[in-house]
Amino acid sequence: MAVAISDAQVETFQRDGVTHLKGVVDRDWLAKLEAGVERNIAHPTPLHTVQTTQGEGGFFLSDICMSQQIPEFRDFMLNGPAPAIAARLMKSQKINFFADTLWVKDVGTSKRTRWHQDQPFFWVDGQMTVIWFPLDPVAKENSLELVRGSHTWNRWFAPELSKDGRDLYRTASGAAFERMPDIESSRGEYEILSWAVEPGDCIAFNGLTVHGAPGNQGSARRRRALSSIWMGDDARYAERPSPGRPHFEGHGLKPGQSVDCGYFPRVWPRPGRLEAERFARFTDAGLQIRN
Ligand SMILES: O=C(O)CCC(=O)C(=O)O
Repeated sequence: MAVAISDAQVETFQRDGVTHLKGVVDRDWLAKLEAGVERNIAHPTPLHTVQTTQGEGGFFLSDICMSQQIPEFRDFMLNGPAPAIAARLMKSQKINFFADTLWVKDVGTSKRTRWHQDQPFFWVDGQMTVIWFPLDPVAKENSLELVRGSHTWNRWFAPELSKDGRDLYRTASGAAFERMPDIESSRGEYEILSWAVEPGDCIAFNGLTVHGAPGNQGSARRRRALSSIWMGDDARYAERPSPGRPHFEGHGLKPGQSVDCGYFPRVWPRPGRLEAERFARFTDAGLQIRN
């Protein structure tokens, strides 16, 4: 299924740092992703996190780099609609795959996904786009929330490990990364965008767009979503003050070098045989990720 994205949607994405696209994933892919999610829940990767702590209602599981062990996700990342969407929105000639993440919140989960930017977690500078695919209908009250235009603030916020509050990037050399403001208790000061979504839709956002999400309350169904992270033409390897999440090793890149090096599969334009073979190498190397 070819995805048609209008010039207006591209401009919205570039201006606001986010856009909601309807009906971009067909039924066959959705069935495959559902099978992948169920396999993932039953067998999370070594990098997964149970975000809910004892006594908190519901259950919140997140995972990362699942496509390295879940064939349905790997197929979707290499051959699904996301690379073309990322290329169009970033106005990029080529797209490299970085990683995927999973977000599962059972009914009654009160724990939020904290307000954060994604790109500070990654050792990459330059264009990055995250595409979030809901696999269940999600009401606006439980949907992803994004601060309009925050990708243009020219501010990088230090990631926090969400489970126990330990901070990353708090070494002396990490001074360039600011603490995330308390958006939740001053929501009125920000223009927060969110949409009710259906399976087949996606929300695409810039790697520096500040976002978070409520738990899953007042709903009768589990809320499952898959995110995919893509790098555009000018994406370069960059070192940060602390290990990234995920932290890739074995690529041999030096800061400033293009990420288009074979380690991170080039998925757009569509890969030829060579790139598909390289992905197998990536799979092995990626398993050395440090948690
Ligand atoms: O689905 C969620 O709760 C959060 C998703 C998210 O933060 C992301 O994809 O970066």
